[in-house]
Amino acid sequence: MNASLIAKQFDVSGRLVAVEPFGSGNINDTYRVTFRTTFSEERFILQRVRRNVFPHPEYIMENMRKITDVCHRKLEDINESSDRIWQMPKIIPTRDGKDFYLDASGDLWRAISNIASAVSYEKVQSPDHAYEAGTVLGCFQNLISDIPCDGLKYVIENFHITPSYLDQLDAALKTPLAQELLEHSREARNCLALIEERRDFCYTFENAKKSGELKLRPTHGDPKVANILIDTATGKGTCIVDLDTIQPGLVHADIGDAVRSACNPAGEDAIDLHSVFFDTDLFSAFYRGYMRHAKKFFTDADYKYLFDAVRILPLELGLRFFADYLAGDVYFKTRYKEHNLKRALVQLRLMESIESRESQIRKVIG
Ligand code: GN1
Ligand code: MG
Repeated sequence: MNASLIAKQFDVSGRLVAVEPFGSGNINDTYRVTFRTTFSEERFILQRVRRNVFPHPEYIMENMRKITDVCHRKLEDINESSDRIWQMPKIIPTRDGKDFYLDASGDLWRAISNIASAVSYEKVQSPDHAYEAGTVLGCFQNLISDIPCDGLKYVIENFHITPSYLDQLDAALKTPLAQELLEHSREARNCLALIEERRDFCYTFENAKKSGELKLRPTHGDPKVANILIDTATGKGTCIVDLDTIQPGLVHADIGDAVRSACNPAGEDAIDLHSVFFDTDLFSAFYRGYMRHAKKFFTDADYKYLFDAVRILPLELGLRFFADYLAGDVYFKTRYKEHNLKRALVQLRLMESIESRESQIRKVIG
C-alpha cells in the first residue's frame, strides 16, 4: 500500500496535498504529509516501522504512548516558568481511534505531530548547538527518570548491550562473505584490529550492571544531534524526537551516543577520515547543558562511568556498522557499496581521538 493511501487513514481534517520523503533515518521510512482545508494546513510525520529491526513494532507505540503522556503532563507545568517552551510530538490516532495502522502486509505505520518552526542538523554547528543538545537530553532524561522500568517494553533485544554486537561480529566472521571482504580490504582489516584490541573493554557496562553499581532507567536510545530539534526563532533546543528506541537501559548509553554525535564536527558520514576528531570544546559545552538537568538524578557511580560512556559508544556503533558490513548490509540502510565500512571507520577514528584526549575529557567531567 502506498504512503498516500496510508496517510488518509489518520484522523486529520482537510484534503491530502503532499507526501514527501523526510529526514535521514537509517532504519524506518519517513514522510512529511500535508493536509489542507479552506482556512488552514496541517502537517504531520508518517512512518513505516521496519519489521526486521523492530520485531514487535506495537511495543514502540505502547512505550511512546506511556512516555509522551507523562511528558506532556509534566511539560504543561514546567513550561509555565521555563526559559523556553519545551515540546514533545504527540501520536495522531487513526480514524478509528488506534495509535497505529497495520497495512495489508502487516507493516506498522504511525503518524506523529510535526514540531513546526524547529529544525535539526546532521552535524553539530557550534558550541551553542552542543550546549542545546546537552540541555535537551538532560531535560528529557530528567522528565522520564521516575517512570518505572518494569512498565516499559523492550523494543529491541540487546540494544546497546555492547558484547552482543561482538557476538554479531563473531557470527559474521564465520561466513565466506566476511572472509572475502576482509581479504580484499585493508580498511576492513584495520577496523577488525581496532575492535579486537578493545574486546575486554566492551564488557565494562555489563559488568557494572551485574555488580549493581549502575541501574537501569528509562532511556531514549538514539539521541544523536539529528534527533534534537532547535527552535528557529530562538536557537534554543525545543525537543527530542525519534522515540522508537525508548526502553530500559543505562543513561550512559544515551550520553555516549549524544556525545559521539555532538562532539564530532565532521559528522557520521565524513568522507575524509582526517577531518574526524573529538572536539573537547564542544564536549565541555554539551556537558554544561546536560548537567543543568541531569545533576538532579545523577549518582556518584553515574559520574564514575562517564568517561567510559564517551569512549564506548563510538566503539559500539563502529562495531555495529562493521558487523553489518561483513554480514552484507542487512540492518542499516546504505547509500553506496562500502557505506557501512566507511561509517565504521569514522566511529573508530572518533574513538581513537577520545582515547588520546582522555585527560582533557576527564578534566571537563571533574
Ligand atoms: C539508527 O535510523 P536512525 O537514524 O534513527 C540506529 C541508531 C544509530 C543510528 C546511527 C534502531 O538510527 O542506533 O545510532 O542509526 N537505530 C537503530 O546514525 O538501530
Ligand atoms: Mg532512531
